[in-house]
Amino acid sequence: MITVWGRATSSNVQTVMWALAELDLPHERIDAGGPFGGLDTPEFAAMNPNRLVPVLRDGGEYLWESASIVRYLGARYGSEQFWPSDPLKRAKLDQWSDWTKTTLVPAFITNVFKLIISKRPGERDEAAIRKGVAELANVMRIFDERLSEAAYLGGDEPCFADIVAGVLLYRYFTLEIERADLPHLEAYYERLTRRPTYARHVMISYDSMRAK
Ligand SMILES: N[C@@H](CCC(=O)N[C@@H](CS)C(=O)NCC(=O)O)C(=O)O
Repeated sequence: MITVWGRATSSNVQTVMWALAELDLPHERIDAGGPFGGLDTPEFAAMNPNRLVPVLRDGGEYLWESASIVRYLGARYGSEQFWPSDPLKRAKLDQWSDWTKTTLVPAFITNVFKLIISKRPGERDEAAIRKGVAELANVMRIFDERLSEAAYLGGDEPCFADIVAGVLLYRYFTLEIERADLPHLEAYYERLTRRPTYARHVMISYDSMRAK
């Protein structure tokens, strides 16, 4: 049985949970982090020295970093379409997974999402948010362009890279920001929301994370 440590409201935990559901793998999830705490214990540090969620245990081995976990699950349990064995095909998807972590996460989560949810309205740095939203539009345009060529990042069906990148779109499309007109990205998000696995593990309110 696979075990995941992490609260359901963490987008990085959602990445792993969505992948487990797409791959139809039996698993259990133990709440940790946020209001549940538990990251400051020596036992947790032994599982992940960064003291962050998610952590996944499979066959007695522990893994951290959500994108690496999804790649592991794909390599071990995924179909050819979910995690292609051809090195070039896979590298073209790794691009999007790495791009998410190195480009999209800073542009959206760090420079927009956190600035909004960590402060109450009236206490926010509106100038920084405006700048973040303008820069985010350029990043999202890159995502939209790829999706003008195919239904999913790898073609007709979702693969591991869609999970790493697509998980952020629930927050992107529900946050109180102005969004650029990106029809391919919107259609892609609509497709994701129709997947029961996405609805169950990703479309989870983040209101409890907002500054009170
Ligand atoms: N790059 C890591 C980031 C992990 C991370 O930042 N996790 C956050 C939640 S999204 C965390 O553990 N925060 C402390 C907490 O929830 O208490 C990953 O993708 O797994």
